[in-house]
Amino acid sequence: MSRLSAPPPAKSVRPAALALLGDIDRPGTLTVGDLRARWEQRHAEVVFDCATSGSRHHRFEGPLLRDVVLDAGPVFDPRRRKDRSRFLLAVAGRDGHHTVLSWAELDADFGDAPVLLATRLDGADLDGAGSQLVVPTDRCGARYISAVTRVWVGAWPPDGG
Ligand SMILES: Nc1nc2c(c(=O)[nH]1)N[C@H]1C(S)=C(S)[C@@H](COP(=O)(O)O)O[C@H]1N2
Ligand SMILES: [Mo]
Repeated sequence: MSRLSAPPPAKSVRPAALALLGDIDRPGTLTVGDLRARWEQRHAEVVFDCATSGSRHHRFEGPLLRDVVLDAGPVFDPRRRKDRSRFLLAVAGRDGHHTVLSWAELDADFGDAPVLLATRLDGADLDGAGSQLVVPTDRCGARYISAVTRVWVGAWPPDGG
């Protein structure tokens, strides 16, 4: 009688999450499910260039990074454009790839770029893989960070001076 083989180990069902931290009133952890449930989902159809794999084309859905960060209460004076313009964001992926954006790139009074924290990529949910940063205004793909683990928000200079 042949031995029954053991069932394959259950895949981890723990959803990927990102930490939102820095100079904000309400730091916390957000799953892709949170990003889908708590904010309006935008769509972006993008083409970007990669130095190693050439032209890439993807469809993304997810909330505006701007909306997610605003709800966490960045410690700027929301009525003062100059104050908002001092802020930076640093986004990190699980593999250590990271990048920065300025708040002004996202802010409707400055660059107004529709940057997303994606919950879906090419029709597939990102709950297991983690959210992906989407920067439709970029010509190249380097800031399309996948498997986002951390979004830090902070003012420059860091000591407030
Ligand atoms: N986490 C992570 N995301 C990343 C990268 C990376 O090295 N790590 N490379 C970026 C680069 S350089 C490009 S061009 C795109 C490529 O995305 P695609 O191959 O899924 O089209 O992913 C971006 N996102
Ligand atoms: Mo790339």
